[in-house]
Amino acid sequence: LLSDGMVNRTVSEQNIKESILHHLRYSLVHLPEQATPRDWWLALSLAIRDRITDDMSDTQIVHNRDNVRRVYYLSMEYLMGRMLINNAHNIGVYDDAKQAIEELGLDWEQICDEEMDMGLGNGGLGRLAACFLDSLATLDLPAIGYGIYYEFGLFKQEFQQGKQVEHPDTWLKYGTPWDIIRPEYSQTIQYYGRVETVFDSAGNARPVWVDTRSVMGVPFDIPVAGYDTKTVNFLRLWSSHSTEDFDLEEFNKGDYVEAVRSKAMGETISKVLYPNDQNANGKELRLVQQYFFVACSLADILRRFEKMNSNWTSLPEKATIQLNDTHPAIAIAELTRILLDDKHLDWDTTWDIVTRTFAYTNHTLLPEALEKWSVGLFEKVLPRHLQLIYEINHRFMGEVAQHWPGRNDILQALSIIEEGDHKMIRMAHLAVIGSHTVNGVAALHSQLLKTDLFPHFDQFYPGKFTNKTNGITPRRWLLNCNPGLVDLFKQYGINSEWPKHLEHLRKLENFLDDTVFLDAFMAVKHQNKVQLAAIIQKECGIEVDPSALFDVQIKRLHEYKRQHLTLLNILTLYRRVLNNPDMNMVPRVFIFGAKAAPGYALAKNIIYAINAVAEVINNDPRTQGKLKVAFLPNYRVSLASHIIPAADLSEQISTAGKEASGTGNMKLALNGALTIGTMDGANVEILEEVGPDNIFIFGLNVDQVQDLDRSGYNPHHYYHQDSELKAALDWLCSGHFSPHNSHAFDDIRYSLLDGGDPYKVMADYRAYMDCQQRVSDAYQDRPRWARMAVINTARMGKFSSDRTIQEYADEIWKLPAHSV
Ligand code: DL6
Repeated sequence: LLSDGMVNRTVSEQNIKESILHHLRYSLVHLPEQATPRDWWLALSLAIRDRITDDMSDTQIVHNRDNVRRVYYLSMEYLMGRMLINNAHNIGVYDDAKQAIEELGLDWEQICDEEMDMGLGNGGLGRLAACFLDSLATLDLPAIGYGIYYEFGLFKQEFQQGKQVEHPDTWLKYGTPWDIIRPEYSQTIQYYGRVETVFDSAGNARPVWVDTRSVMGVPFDIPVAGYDTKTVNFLRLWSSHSTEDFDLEEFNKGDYVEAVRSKAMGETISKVLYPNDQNANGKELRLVQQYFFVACSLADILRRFEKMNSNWTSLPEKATIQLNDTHPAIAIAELTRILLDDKHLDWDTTWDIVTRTFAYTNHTLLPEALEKWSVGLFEKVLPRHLQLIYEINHRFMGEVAQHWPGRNDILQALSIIEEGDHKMIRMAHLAVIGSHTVNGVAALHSQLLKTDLFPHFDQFYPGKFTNKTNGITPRRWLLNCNPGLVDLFKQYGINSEWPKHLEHLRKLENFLDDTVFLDAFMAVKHQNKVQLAAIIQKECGIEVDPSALFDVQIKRLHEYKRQHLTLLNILTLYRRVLNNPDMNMVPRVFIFGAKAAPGYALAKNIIYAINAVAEVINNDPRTQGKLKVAFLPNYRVSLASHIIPAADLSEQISTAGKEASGTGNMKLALNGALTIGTMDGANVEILEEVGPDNIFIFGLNVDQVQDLDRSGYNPHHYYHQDSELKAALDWLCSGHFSPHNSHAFDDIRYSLLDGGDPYKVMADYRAYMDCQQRVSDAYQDRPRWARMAVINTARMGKFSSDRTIQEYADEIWKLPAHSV
């Protein structure tokens, strides 16, 4: 196959410097003397892309030839970050590429810094999808990711007088070297319209979806190269375009304005990523986005299936589709529609195929993040799908009634349709009913799915609910981002297998009593902190001391993640220093990175409060430099790559039961940060791996949170009982930090007191403060801290996304690897 002349190997044989110069001249039409850093970055990226696309073609040839089973990962979000360094490492040309750039007289860091992040996601869910793609290719699993080619990814964040201001993310303004347009695989899909009943010649009634509008999806493929393997899968992202047919149709009806309006709508679909994390917002365009990418993707999947297969009942043998949360759950109704209406299968055959094809991952228990669509909106946008959802629900309700006769309460609880003044479609119920397997993303979360969110579903479908604890790719989150540590591993003979077998880092524990090694480990950390200090100086204008404890909280801004609990800690420490200037205090730099959803007022207020407090503290000489606070603007994957290797302490302090898993906790621990955290999400499993002596756990556990709720939680009680807590909160709201508006932070105070403190900040404050004292004590004992840090790095093997993906492949997808 590979020797029949189809594959041109010369590109891979060319040296990288020649390739770069070739692209500079022929792709960018520049002479080296004229080239800007961006030109060099682009030429280098194209040189690396050439090497990847060779293997991408081979991979697809082999997968198609062997008619392999594939997994299709459907996700509204992919937070890929920068691609150049990751791709260079994965295909094994990193050192050559760096050397070539340096031989050309250029600065490697500066060239790599030219790349805009591919930020097509909000946070954990989108980054998980990106880590999964990396692992799928690395494990030689035939896989295609599907999503939306947003013209504007997650907004760019700036602070103006401490307040978040959003700007569009124009990552595609000048294009990207990493996409390949595939017009030949464009799809035209229908939406809106109405359903008519027609009768065929035999007199059978048949529903027909008519008067629809249409829109075209044009695919852009992003190659995904596995690490140290020839497998290159791809991510297929759909860009929306109006169709000529459609314009003419509207136009011929005489409604020119409507034709143009609808045309604009067609082009709007893939314009922008909705910036809400953990919040379903019910907007029509969002539903249209979901259907658009699902319909294009399914059409593409079925096109590929039909090329090699003729019997629809074998679809689940060739295609397994993973729904990344409920965002693509409309795929269940869409496949039902295609098989019933277009392929004319009967209901039972159709439903059997559908339920053998899909699996669903739940990523949240927060009620506000569970998607529901109003029936009215659904009827307008997808009238045929609404009928099918009613039919699915009707049949399911029949089964439930048989299982629990006379239990109307259970019928109501399980129905896809939520009754009430405004009937709603519960997408999570559709996803559970239409999937063969449902999984949560950490052991605790998966348990709570069964006991709290879906108890009746779990009883009705024994065994359907499973756990797949999240993971992170060790390539991006250690190999790419922490070269100093990677060099140290080499010096100590840790074999080069660890990027593919993260559990090999256990060998680091052989050096726990080797003070030279421990010092070297901490020296790498220090060097990373020096580099982060320079970024903080550049971005925030704040000078920080790299020998201070770097206390890091990087994640979306949300009340449940409790950045305001950290703020209360900062205020308390600040008071202590002022009241007792001679106190022995471990100097700390609090480092934040977080975007708030633009419509989430309280989250934005918390950002403002942290910045306002930072401004006062950083300029107060009385702190003697013992306390600094830096909120880095525009947190994103590429910035995370600089913060994570430099962190000493990882803040994972969500209210127990609220953070489904967390993945930042894994990245930070892998890079030798110690965790201060609650018994929530994957923290529980990190504790199991590193042991209680190597992590700082505090606060209420899930049962205690639930007990408090049952017994009637009163945050005022904690406020009045704890003078330091009262003083910290009163101070925040005294106007001291907001001289122009003494009410600036009233909403935070309200939420923590009269608002009922839904996330138990007040209840956990004292335990948190005490635990932070234990952290400071440990940090003062440098050899002890170093040992703990090394143990964290050494024991993160479980949290490689390779382990997670292998479990999905073995237990959910039944998907064998297929080497190229
Ligand atoms: O599973 C990935 C990630 C988890 O690590 C986080 O704990 C969880 O909050 C996040 N969930 C979402 C939910 N969004 N929606 N819908 O982002 O998923």
